[in-house]
Amino acid sequence: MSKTDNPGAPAESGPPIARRVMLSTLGAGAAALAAAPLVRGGWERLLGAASRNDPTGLTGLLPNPGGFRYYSVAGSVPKKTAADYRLEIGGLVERPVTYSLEELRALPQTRIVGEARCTDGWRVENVPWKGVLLSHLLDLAGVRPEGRAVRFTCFDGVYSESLTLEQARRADVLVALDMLDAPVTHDHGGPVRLYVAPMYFYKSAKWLSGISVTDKVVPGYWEEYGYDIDGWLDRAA
Ligand SMILES: Nc1nc2c(c(=O)[nH]1)N[C@H]1C(S)=C(S)[C@@H](COP(=O)(O)O)O[C@H]1N2
Ligand SMILES: [Mo]
Repeated sequence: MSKTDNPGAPAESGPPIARRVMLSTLGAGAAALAAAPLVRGGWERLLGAASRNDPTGLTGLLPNPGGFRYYSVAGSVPKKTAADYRLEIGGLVERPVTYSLEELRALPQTRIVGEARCTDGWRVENVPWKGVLLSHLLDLAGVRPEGRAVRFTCFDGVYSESLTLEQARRADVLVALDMLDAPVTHDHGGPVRLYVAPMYFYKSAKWLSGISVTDKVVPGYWEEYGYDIDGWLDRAA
């Protein structure tokens, strides 16, 4: 639902009328396109002139069964390698820790084959992912009793995501080091991104740099623009 659908919010305290009308009239994906700088490139550059020359960005709403699209809300993202990549785990944990890429690779690795489905209408099925279960990292850090949720931050400096602690502990939520049986590329959020198999792909934060246990869910980047905080693909999940 859109944040403007919040029945508890008095009309006077909402966003200015123009923005409110826009957000409630358009679907979440279209509202996001209109409301935020969405940078597309990478894979989409390979899709040909039609998408390259589309100033409206509307081809981004068409299904694209062939492959992924490159999304970044940040204009440029620094490249990180095994030499300078770090993942910080902190917040409401007993043992805050910082991992290098090598240290993450030395932890038990889990492989999951799942789908990548964007709210814009494209999806890629049967994608193999491999990495460390988020639940394992949380266990190693020791979640304190007051921990209720997990907040993810990214070295693009802009994006963020969140999960409840229960969601974060699922066996299909990975801190992914490999995608398609090779190290996650920079364009796909490497060297380390999140993969939240049961949810829309916006929950799978790219360029992951921070995992912080919090006492409540902090809405992520797109959630501030009206995306569902629980991004379940299948409501029954
Ligand atoms: N840091 C960061 N993570 C992100 C995004 C982003 O803009 N920045 N976009 C999200 C969305 S909406 C999608 S569909 C996927 C796209 O992943 P891809 O670029 O590997 O196809 O990344 C998600 N994670
Ligand atoms: Mo997306």
